[in-house]
Amino acid sequence: MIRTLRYLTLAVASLAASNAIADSHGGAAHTAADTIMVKDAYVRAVPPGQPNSAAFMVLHNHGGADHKVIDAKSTAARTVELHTHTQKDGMMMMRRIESIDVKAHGETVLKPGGLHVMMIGLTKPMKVGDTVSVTLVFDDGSKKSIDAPVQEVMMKMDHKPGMHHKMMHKH
Ligand SMILES: [Cu+2]
Repeated sequence: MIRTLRYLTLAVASLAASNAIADSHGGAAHTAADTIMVKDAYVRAVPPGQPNSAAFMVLHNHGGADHKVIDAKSTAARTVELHTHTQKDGMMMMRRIESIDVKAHGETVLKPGGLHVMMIGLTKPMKVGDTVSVTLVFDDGSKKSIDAPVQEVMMKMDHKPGMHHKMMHKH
């Protein structure tokens, strides 16, 4: 028992070691994929012919180590990138980022108007009711695949509660 505990402590102490041990012991050590839970994932439904979409989700890190999402993949798009939005002169601009932080015991929310997994060059239509598989790649090399339902996304307009008629098709 003592021996096992020491073994685990060592595994957590080094990410590289953690990976190696996870591979040879069927996930006994804690990789990012083991400790990061994905909740409420969905992909934006887009009209036929629209080339791009995006995936959103909540990432919850149950572990004691900071992690990052460094890449994402999906067969539903030719190119998949990590993106965020920044406000510039009152305009929402979207830009590619290297990684998305998921702090130890923290939560990172990917949502319309903020962080998102950008899907460029859709290989199939994104219609409500479909499911899209998205694979997240973490900084320690571990991966997690999720099945995200396709949903209609309405931009929330917090400052103008009455404006339901205006839908934004861009994110
Ligand atoms: Cu984007």
